[in-house]
Amino acid sequence: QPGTGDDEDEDRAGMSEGFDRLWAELQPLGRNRTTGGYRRFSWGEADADVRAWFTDAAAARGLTVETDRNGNLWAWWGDPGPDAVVTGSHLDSVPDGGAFDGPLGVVSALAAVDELKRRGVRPDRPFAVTVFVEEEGARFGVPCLGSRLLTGAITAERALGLTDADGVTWERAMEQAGHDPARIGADPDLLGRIGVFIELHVEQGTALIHTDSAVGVAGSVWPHGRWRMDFTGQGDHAGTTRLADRKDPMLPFAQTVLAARAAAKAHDAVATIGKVHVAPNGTNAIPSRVRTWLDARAPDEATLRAVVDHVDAAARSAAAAHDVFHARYEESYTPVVDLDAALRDRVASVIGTADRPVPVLPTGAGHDAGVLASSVPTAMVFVRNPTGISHAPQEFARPDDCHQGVTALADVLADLLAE
Ligand code: HGY
Ligand code: MN
Ligand code: MN
Ligand code: MN
Repeated sequence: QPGTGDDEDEDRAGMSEGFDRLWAELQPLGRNRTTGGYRRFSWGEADADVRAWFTDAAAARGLTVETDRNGNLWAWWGDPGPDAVVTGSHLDSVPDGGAFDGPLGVVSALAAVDELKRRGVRPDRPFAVTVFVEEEGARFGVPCLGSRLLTGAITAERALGLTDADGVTWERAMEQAGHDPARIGADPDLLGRIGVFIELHVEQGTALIHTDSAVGVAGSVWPHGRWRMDFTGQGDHAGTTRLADRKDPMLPFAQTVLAARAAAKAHDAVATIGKVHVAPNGTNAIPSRVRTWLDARAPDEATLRAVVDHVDAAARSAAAAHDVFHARYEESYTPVVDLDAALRDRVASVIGTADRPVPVLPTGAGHDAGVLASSVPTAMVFVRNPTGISHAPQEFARPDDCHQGVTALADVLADLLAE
């Protein structure tokens, strides 16, 4: 406890209190009191609140906050410059998402700044904490949109035209939030300033529980993608239309859901159909169109393609059998990412010890770190999640594990900043 005279304990208590205070400030923003989940969609009201929270918290630490042309936030310690050490994550969520996916990386980064200052670290190279926009793609459909724009992995015109469920474009939503979309797109100058990127993230799985380690390091990011499928039939009356006369898109949709599970099982991969729009969505109306999205992921790209082709073939034959039109659109695709091995080993050697090496884990979850890895050396630090659940309100990380995550991140940053 503070005041025991043992500096180490006092420092640890100080860092923990700092993290806990930041966490308590952020927690209520965008939280659904009924479900305990979060709805922090880019450019929406809760997004404005969390961006304001971040800007205030960063400024309170003497960091200079900039918003880049794509809406990503950068909090610089000292002058922005080349070869910067950058750490951060995202603050947006999936619908009814958990509290930790994204925010844990951002809060830990700010708490790590406090810890570095407490240790008397004065960066020898530029340093920034960053918050990427639209990492989940929950509102506009393409994940990691902010980091893909920064690196040029997506074109400005494609991004500007992306629409949400109400038909609001990225461009319009950005303007409504008070940001100018005129210059969105690749930003080679800014990207060129990043020397190394470290993202701390809650684990989205249970591997660390089995290893009994509070933190882990990412080895690779599975290839993954999102494919939209439209089944277009003929709307009609639920009561007066004979079965033989129906062109009901709900049937091939249902068969495709089952085919996705079968394909994933057959290929040792994962496939999810979690979002569906039925038009006109009436109890007594045979649907005219069913629009759905396939999220598929696999250990390697050939397997991923095989899963998607399997699902596509099943969708086509089911659509034909019901005289329904089927179309498929690839909305996003992320190739396999083997994170920088030298940086991974360096991070693991800073965090782990000879007799307690830090676990190195593959991840099926996509991250901005995975997008940036195509341009800069990138590493990820995971913090144990006792439920293993993510993208749902039950997502969790224990306070003491979070504190260990901050210490690990501060150790890694101190090592990189001393270069
Ligand atoms: O979907 C993902 O893998 C990440 O959480 N955006
Ligand atoms: Mn996520
Ligand atoms: Mn995330
Ligand atoms: Mn009627």
